[in-house]
Amino acid sequence: MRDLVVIGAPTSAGSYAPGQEAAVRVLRELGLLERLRATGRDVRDGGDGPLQVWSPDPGRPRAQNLPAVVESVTAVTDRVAAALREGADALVVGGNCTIALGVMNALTAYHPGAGLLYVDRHFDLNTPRSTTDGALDWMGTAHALDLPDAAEQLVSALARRPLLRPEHLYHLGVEFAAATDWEQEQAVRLGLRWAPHTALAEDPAGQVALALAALPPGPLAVHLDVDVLDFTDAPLAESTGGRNSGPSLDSLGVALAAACADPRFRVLSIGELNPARAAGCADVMDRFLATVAGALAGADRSAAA
Ligand SMILES: [Mn+2]
Repeated sequence: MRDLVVIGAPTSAGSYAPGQEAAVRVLRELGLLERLRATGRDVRDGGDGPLQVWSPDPGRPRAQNLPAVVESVTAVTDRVAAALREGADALVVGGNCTIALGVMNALTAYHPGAGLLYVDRHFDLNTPRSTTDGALDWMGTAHALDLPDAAEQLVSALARRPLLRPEHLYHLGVEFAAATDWEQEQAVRLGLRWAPHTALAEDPAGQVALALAALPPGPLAVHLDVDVLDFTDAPLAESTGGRNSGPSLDSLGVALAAACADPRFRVLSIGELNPARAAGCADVMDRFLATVAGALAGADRSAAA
């Protein structure tokens, strides 16, 4: 099994409020690296990108804290690229879902045919024009696909345009009704492949198998926004909208284990985890750590570098 490099992206610059910048620090304190090592893998600490705590950006209201988001994406890119050069897999702990841009920036440079399994309640296809809230954390795939009205400073920081084409991407766990009109239109126009959060909850193994069959033969990244989880089972996400819908943590674990065991797998990234959400629920962070460690322990030992 390849070594694993753990990389932090302690940023909430693209958020609605602070919180996600603390996720990697809290998970480290709860024994993230030790839990991963206990699965038998050689685990190295790849360090963290810049600490960025959200504050409102009235000077750029539709793309708040854009320079900080670009800086964070670039830091993830550099650290994931270094891990891949060393022949290792990577775990990136955000931070915002924009970390997936950094992951794919590095992975597509390593292999242009890389694919992305995007496990999220949202498409993240918004642009500074399609939503008034100005939070870049649900605009990432719009920038990867270089959609109209994406923020030029972020798109131009990526290694190629577009960074991804629709056939490189599969969305798993989408709540279609939670998408903006623009996102729904783009998903149809681009022919994006996606499966709903209800299907992921009911048949995690089957839905991951369908997604993996649809993704390209090149190396694979898996991105998890913890907002896909049923918030009643596992209150971890910045967004509290997932109450009583979406997969339980156990069901998500089945999906993640299957995805990370695929021979193409190289990088798992985790976004939008706000530790404050779990403050009243003593075991949920520990259950989450066990889920992540279990998924990464299952990677195929026979996989070629
Ligand atoms: Mn989301």
